[in-house]
Order: sequence, then structure tokens, then C-alpha cells
Amino acid sequence: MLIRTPTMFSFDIFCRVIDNFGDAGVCWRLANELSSPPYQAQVRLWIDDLHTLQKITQLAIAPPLHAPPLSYYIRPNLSIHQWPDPKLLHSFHWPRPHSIIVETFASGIPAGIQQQLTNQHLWIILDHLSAEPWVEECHAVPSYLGTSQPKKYFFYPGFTPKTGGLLRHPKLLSQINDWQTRSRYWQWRQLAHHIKIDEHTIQRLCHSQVFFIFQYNHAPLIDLINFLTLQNRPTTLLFAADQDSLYQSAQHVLHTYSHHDSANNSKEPKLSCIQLPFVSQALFDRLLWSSDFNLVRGEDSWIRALWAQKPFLWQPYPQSQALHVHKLQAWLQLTPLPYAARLLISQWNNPAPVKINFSALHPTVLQHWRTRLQQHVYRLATQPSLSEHLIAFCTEHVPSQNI
Ligand code: TRH
Repeated sequence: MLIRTPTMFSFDIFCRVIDNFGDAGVCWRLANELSSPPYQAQVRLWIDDLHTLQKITQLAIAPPLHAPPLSYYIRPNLSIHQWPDPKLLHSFHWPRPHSIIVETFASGIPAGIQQQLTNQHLWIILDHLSAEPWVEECHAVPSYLGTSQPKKYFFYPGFTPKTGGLLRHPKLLSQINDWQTRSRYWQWRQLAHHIKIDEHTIQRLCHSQVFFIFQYNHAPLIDLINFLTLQNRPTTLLFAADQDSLYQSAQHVLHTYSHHDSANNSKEPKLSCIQLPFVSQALFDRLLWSSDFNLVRGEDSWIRALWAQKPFLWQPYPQSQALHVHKLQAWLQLTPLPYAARLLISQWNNPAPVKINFSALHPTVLQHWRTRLQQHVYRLATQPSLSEHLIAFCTEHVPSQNI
């Protein structure tokens, strides 16, 4: 009997960047995970926007304007390919497809690939992550017609065993634990060169509570700043790249306060802001591991903040008819957070402005919040990750002739 190992699997992952960084961010993590131990599958990532992927990987992969479609070999079993612009498609020859096609976030797949697919291929339609109950019903549901067609299945990431799971590299939690058991100084020292901070700033980060901010522009950040300025604790706000507008409004508010402070002869401002450069995904994760409180958004940073096990506020990607509020409530239902934390997260995302209750930021609640997250994460980690689910699914569904 032929026993199949993940190394025998080969994937073509298709990614279109609609906006922001999440599409590229999730696809890059998936491609990396599947091609790394223990899976070691053969992976080609096809993406229509190498510039966005370049930011996330910090690899020099963005082509000059009008250059022919390019390919980059990252490891012998992982390559990145430019999904050619429709204008160049007539002169482009698609290679033979790999046995498993992953269409991500309704990207479609190129006609040149689709024409070559047979019933020996497996076509996975990977959707966005949601904690809503319907996900269990829709995960792994087939969508194919006829026997000569490739088998096509919907694949839904999620938080429960009946879904496709969450992206989590097998060594991730031990890496986080190793990092977080080091001193604060060690952690910020490791990051200092990449985020361009000096010794004085490292000291400030070591001796203040650090908030990491990666939000959409409509976040009620000013309310948070007003609350923090009333507190006695020194606080540093780290603004991720792409947060220019929020950073500027924060600076504006802080200027007003600093006039007031200087009138009161205080030396160091209690609250200060730092704007970070764009960093690689690996460093982005470490910023979440090192900060005391994370404000994240979308899809990828949301789950990275969860694995980081530090209290965090999630801001879902805004959708019409406030659909994102349902997503948020579904996630809150599944996540055992302290009451004050649930209230804060709900109010933060309220479609209409409300007076936000920040009592969850009291040190005792924060400690409780952190403990709850740690317990929750260790429970989630007993379930298979998205890559494990996918490999198990492929083992069952890829025709054995096609490996
Ligand atoms: O950028 P996002 O808002 O992406 C969104 C969501 O994914 C949304 O669901 C999707 O529909 C929309 O894109 C198109 O937030 P997200 O998902 O957190 O992705 C951010 C990615 O950017 C994540 O992989 C981390 C990465 N990143 C870095 O690697 N370095 C950085 O310096 C920054 C700021 C981000």
C-alpha cells in the first residue's frame, strides 16, 4: 500500500490583493507553512501584486514597471510567481498545474490553469475566517459537477474542530513562549535595529505600558488617548506602518495635552507615540509578542494577536450592512474573555459612536484578560491547525494516481 506523506503534495496557491495587506499576508503564511517542516510540500504562490508581498516579506521581489511576469525561488520547494496582468496573458504559458489548486478569497483561478485541470486534481476554495456558526455547515462541502471535472471543495478556516482551523505553525507557541520569557529589555533590544529606535527609546518601552496600534482609520483612538492621559501610568503608543492618519490625530491631541503638562512643569510626557516603519511579517509578530496591549484588525493580525496571548482589541474589516458586527459578536461568543473586555471590544466597534467604558484597561482586569487568553490559546492549540486540516483533507481527497 502506498502511504502518502505531505512532501508528496504540491500546491498552486492563487492570491489577488483586493486592498490592504491581509490577502497577501494570509497567503504568504499558508505558503510558508505548507512548504516548511513537517509538511515540506511543493508550493507555488501566484500573486497579482508583488509590491504588497514585497512589503510583508521584505524580499526584493517587486518588478520594474512593464517587466515580464517574474518568478522567485525562496527555497527549492517554495516559489513566488507573478500572476500576470491580463494585458500580458496572451504571451504567457501557464505551467502544468500542481495536483492541488488553492483559490483564496474568491480570487478565481486563471483560465490557462483551469483548462488543464482534470478529475485528477483537487481544487480548494479557501474563504475568509469567521467564528459564525454557519461555517461548520459549509466547511468541506463539495462544489463539483461531473466526473471529468476537478473535485472542488469549500474550505473554511475557523475556531472549532468542525471547521478548517487556524493558521498556526507547529513551533509557533513554543517560539512565543521562548520570546516572552526573556526580559523586556532583551525583547526590545532584538527589535530595536529593525524598528529604528535608540537606547533611550528602548528604556522608555521597558518602563512604560506599550500599546501596539494597527487599526482602520475610523477607530475611536482619540477616546483611548483621552482615557490614557488621565491615567498615571507611563504609556507608549507604537503605530504600525500604514497608520499615518491615526498617528497624526494622536499627535494633535497629545500636543494639546503637552501644553497643559508644561504649564504644570511635568518633565517627561506620560504618553508618547512612535511611528514604526513597515517590517517583515516575522517582526510584525514579534511586536505583538512584546507589546502589552495590541489593537489589531482584519484577519491575519487578529489571529496573530490571539496567539501572542496579550490582551487585544480586534477591529473587523468593515462590511456593508454592518455584517462585521455579526462576525465580531460570533467571535466574542466563542472566546472566554472577562466581561469588561467584551464590553470594551463591542463598544470599540459600535457602528455609531458611543461613550466607551475603558475599565478593562485596569491592571487587574488586564492580568485576568491575559490569563483567560492563555487558557483559550492552549485549548485551541489542541485542535489541528489549518495546515494540518488541509493536509489531512488532501490525503483523503487527492486521487492517488496524481502524486
Ligand atoms: O491589512 P488588513 O486590513 O487586511 C484586510 C483583511 O485581511 C480583510 O479581511 C481583507 O478582506 C482585506 O484585507 C482585503 O489586516 P490584516 O488581515 O491583519 O493583514 C495585515 C498583514 O500585514 C499581516 O499579515 C501583517 C502584515 N504586516 C507586516 O507584515 N508588517 C507591517 O509592518 C504591517 C503594518 C503589516
